[in-house]
Amino acid sequence: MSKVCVVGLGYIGLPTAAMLASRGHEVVGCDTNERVVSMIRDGHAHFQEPDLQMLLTAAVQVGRLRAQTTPVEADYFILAVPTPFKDGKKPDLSYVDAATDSIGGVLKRGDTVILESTSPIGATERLTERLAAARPDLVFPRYQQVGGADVFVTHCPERILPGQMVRELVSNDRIIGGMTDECSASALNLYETFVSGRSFLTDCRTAEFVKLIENSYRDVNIAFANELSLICERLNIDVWRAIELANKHPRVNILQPGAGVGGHCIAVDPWFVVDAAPDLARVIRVAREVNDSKPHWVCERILKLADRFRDPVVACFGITYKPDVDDLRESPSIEIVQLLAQQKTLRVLVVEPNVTELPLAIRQMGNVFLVDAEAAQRDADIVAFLVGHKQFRRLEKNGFLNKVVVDAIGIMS
Ligand code: SAJ
Repeated sequence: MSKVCVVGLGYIGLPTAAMLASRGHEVVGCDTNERVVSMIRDGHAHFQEPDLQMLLTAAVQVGRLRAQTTPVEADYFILAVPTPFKDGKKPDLSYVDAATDSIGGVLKRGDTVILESTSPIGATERLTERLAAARPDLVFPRYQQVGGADVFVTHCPERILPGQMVRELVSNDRIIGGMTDECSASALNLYETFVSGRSFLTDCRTAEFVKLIENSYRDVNIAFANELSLICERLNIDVWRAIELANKHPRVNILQPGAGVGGHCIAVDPWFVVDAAPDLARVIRVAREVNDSKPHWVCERILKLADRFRDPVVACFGITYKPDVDDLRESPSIEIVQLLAQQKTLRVLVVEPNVTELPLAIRQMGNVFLVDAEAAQRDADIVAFLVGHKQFRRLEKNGFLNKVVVDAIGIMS
């Protein structure tokens, strides 16, 4: 068993730290956010995820997971910090740089540094160069060169799906892309202690690219479904039924149209591919644009219908970024609620069983209220289904017969 320092205790770092602790490693988790650190010290996860709390409670109770704000000496360092984009849809590596700098001082010979954050091509080499500059006393690996390094550096992109993270952490196949083969081998030793899926070894540039195209693939496929929903609306065809029937073909598997694409991954990562090859990544860019425009399209449809009413009340069912999670990051439905609420003549009711209060930005708008499904059903003129939570799927369809319904997710079909 090894000593592991996990830098970044967010959606990826925390489940990974708790999982490693459950497999007997001595884990120190670091986060710059003191509130997060103190919650974890008390054994509490700072977000909802099935089975995470159980894993965390056990890890903290037996003392195998400690949380603090600065990294400590360890055999393995796992960096799991955000990689958002900045102006011009360019990757923002400032969190990775800061995490890299934070471990420079505690690195020693024989250590392995693993970058799990989704990263643009070249980020692992950049990280290695940064460490090398900070620690001239250690020899760092050179891309695809054999032997001689004191420290190993590898990119092992996370692949877990929010809502199924703990299970997928164990069962998913992993891509392990080292600066050198020795780097991959060293990272593999750690992943083998908790991954039951297969591990595929490659170089770091390929691993970076593989992660980006996984999410681009999904984005492009969702964009296809979203584009169909626009075309079907114009042609007066039920898109859900059309997709269902097309999917009866053995080689067709069209995804579901929705309110747009949210979350911190799929709406971001394809831009890293576009940034790397802007003249070539045409389909990927257009897919992003199609998905980004979907919330506006949904909003326009609602507003057109609202014109029919004197003091229109619109109920939005769902504001998380996808069904059955409490995560509001980059949520297309929040964008829709905000666009609607900008029309001061509208009253917007939000039904969201996964949150207890609305985000401040929405609350401050003054005409948006969190209510239960019953109140929304009673008071709304227009009902917009934006997220397919299980609670909404159980609702009696007949209860909406006297409402104008905008169904962005096909829940009524
Ligand atoms: N969505 C649709 N229609 C669909 C499927 C999804 O509109 O048919 C929407 C969702 O409502 C949501 C968005 O797309 O707004 C993304 O949801 P998702 O469930 O497809 O993916 P994420 O963002 O929760 O997680 C993805 C996963 N990547 C892939 O499936 C290729 C996950 O495995 C990655 O670990 C994660 O991104 C990440 O962190 O990169």
